[in-house]
Amino acid sequence: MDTRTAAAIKRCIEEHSTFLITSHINPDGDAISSALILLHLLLHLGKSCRVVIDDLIPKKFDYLDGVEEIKAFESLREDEDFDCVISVDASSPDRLGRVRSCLQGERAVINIDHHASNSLYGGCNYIDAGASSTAELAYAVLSLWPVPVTPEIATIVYSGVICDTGRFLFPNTTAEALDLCSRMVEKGAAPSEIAGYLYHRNSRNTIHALAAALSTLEFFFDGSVACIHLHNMMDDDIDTEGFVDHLLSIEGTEVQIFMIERDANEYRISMRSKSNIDVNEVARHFGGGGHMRAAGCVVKGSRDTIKERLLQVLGEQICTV
Ligand SMILES: [Mn+2]
Repeated sequence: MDTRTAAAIKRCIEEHSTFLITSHINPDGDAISSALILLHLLLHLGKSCRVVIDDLIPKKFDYLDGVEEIKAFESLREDEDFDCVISVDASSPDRLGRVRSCLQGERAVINIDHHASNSLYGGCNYIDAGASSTAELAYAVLSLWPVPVTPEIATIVYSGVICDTGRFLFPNTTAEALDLCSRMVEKGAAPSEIAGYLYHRNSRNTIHALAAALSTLEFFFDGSVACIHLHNMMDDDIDTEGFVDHLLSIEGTEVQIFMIERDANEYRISMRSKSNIDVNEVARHFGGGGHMRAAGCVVKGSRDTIKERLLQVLGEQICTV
């Protein structure tokens, strides 16, 4: 973090006393970890602090210390007030769902993120697109004060990094990320225990759903695009995050797509890229976003029409690369 940003964040946190921490809808491990790192910092500093995310928190994150403090949007009272809102891992206010409305008025806004597309909506912006994760940046913020790093905090930081680097497999697996995780292990984070919580307790229904999704596998553009889809199963114990990553293992594929029905005629699309094809550009075309190699969007329409439009946009990308 450059010294100006460090000074600005430090001042902003010290000058305010009541905080709201928030992150994006459809929260992932990085969003949740980043919010919790800041919660631990603010509580250590004796600040009053609430965490609100406008979505459900997946059950697999239940081992993170403080996760029960993350409340739904409905828990916010009309008259509740905050001096300062800290938004983490959200590239634009739209990503915050209904919490977006809390950014209005006189409140100070601190925006901490690693998406290159961040719209710099904070009064104080700490954006580093070269960082593995927002958790890495949130930890840098925490380190501006002499906060003791407990095994609980180390576990949160490690979890944020491992989730956003796809278990240290994605290109954002930097030397800094590995170094940070090594230090977190020294402070008490237990890698195999964390992997057990995050990756080794899928429900049976999740694996049945994965089998159903994989059975729809199709290829396009000479095998360079792989696509799977799933009907809305309306089942709480099905976690489809990570389904798309299974397609990364196929030799010769460049882009991987997972389409899941959310509502009648509405699909959530998750995309991955193993090459220079920028799936963030494709997602942005449909009003979504993310990173160059991992992005998503929600699109209305029938599955066939959506797929056709998606492949058309992807085709243009493939031709220009
Ligand atoms: Mn992230």
